[in-house]
Amino acid sequence: MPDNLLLDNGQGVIDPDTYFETNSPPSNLNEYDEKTSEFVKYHGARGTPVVLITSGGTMVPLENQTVRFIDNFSAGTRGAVSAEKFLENGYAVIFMHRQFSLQPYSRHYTHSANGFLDYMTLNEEGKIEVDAKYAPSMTETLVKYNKARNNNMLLLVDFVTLSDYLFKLKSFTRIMATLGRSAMYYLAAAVSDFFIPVEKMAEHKIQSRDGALTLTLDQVPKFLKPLVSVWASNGLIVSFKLETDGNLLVPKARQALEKYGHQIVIGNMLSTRKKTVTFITQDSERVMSLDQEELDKDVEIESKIVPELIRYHRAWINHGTLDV
Ligand code: 9Z3
Repeated sequence: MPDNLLLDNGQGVIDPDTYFETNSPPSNLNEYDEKTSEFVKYHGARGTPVVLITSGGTMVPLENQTVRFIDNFSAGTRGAVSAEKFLENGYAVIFMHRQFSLQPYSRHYTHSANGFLDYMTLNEEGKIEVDAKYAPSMTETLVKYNKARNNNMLLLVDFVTLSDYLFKLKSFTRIMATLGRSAMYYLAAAVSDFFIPVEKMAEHKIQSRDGALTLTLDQVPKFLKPLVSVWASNGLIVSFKLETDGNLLVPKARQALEKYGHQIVIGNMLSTRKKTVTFITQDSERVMSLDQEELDKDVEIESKIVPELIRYHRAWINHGTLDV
């Protein structure tokens, strides 16, 4: 196939099974499957609730030997902050995140306005130290991080491409299904709706010699359908719906609940996602916001989202419904 030609084979959307048959699994899948199985077995034996958090954006390559790709805005803040809140509430967390996006605890330093070295200073003997003005908060964060890691409460798994994400999602949700209702799936990653299937992808770097480039992207299969009905059937499934048009948010969230049959959709708008979300269940709709005082104190909205979900999860574990 010519390097700069991306064929359009019509409007059809392939089903998830076909997707998995026609794409190759990521090379680190087996290694991560083993780690996930061990983690799930460990917590299953102790009765610890486990949440799979997906976080960050998926990359969609335009070339097989990828030079260019399509990406999105997500930094993984929602996922990383939520992971900390789940850990603080006794949950074991599988943190499936886009490589180099925000991670729980480290996020305070890796993605701050300060560079990493700005936290350090040299003492009179020329030895490196944490700058005294950052030491108290860094100590607090480090204590929490160490507690999570030392108690085997946090498993970090990364992905890069859409395909990488979908293979891992399928595999990890199936492994977690052994936990039944004690498993929660918190799908906060910003997953691309469009991609170029392998058979239509240019092998080499698309050349500029032929002028403008026209791309035709296929629709990504609706993987939430098998996730809800087959892979993760008994767990509590929480998906996120992102919109930029306020009129679409609740109708689209409700549509997703009806189409996939899971329990909770959390709707959020791109511009206000850090201070307002809407919880939508089959028979309720509730806006959750931070007020000015909370915003001034840097309260994070995940500190409200996560306890609310844990209440729902308890009801789900005990009664198989969301009624508390
Ligand atoms: C979200 O809506 C997340 O809350 C954000 C978080 C991506 C807005 P940040 O990373 O942003 O904190 O900057 N995720 C969207 C999830 C999504 O794409 N859902 C799909 C859909 O609604 C399927 S699960 O169709």
